[in-house]
Amino acid sequence: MPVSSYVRTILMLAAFLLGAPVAAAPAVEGAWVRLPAVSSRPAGGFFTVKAGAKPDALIAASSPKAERIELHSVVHENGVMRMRAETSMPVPANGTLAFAPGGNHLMLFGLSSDVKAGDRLPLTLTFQSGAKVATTAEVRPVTEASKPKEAAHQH
Ligand SMILES: [Cu+2]
Repeated sequence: MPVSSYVRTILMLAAFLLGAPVAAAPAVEGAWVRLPAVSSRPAGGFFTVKAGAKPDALIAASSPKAERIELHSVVHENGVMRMRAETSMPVPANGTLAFAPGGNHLMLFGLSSDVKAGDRLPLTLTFQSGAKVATTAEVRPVTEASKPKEAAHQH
């Protein structure tokens, strides 16, 4: 095999190896956790999932700093907003799944008592495809949701 085509084969292989995980695993951006007003209550978790070329679904979340994390959506029943625990939340191919105040959110139960505003909380999101995406969530005080900056994110 001529050297030039040998090099080209290596480069193509490298591009495939480097590119494949990026295309397959969803990306998680802008993760943050809102501390509860009362420390015994669960905290809320928010982020945006950006899907790869294939559809996927978020099926679980975990953190070494929380005993248990549930995936919640918000549904309107007879004019009343209710939270509902979900076991699978679809992420369309090349689309996004948003977790934001007033809508989808993580509920973090049994948050470690040493977690405080300004911390970076390790968070792992598990997808139906088998992908596990690790991120860190910025811990913010409960008042954060009422700031205009956050309200603007809810469009
Ligand atoms: Cu909830």
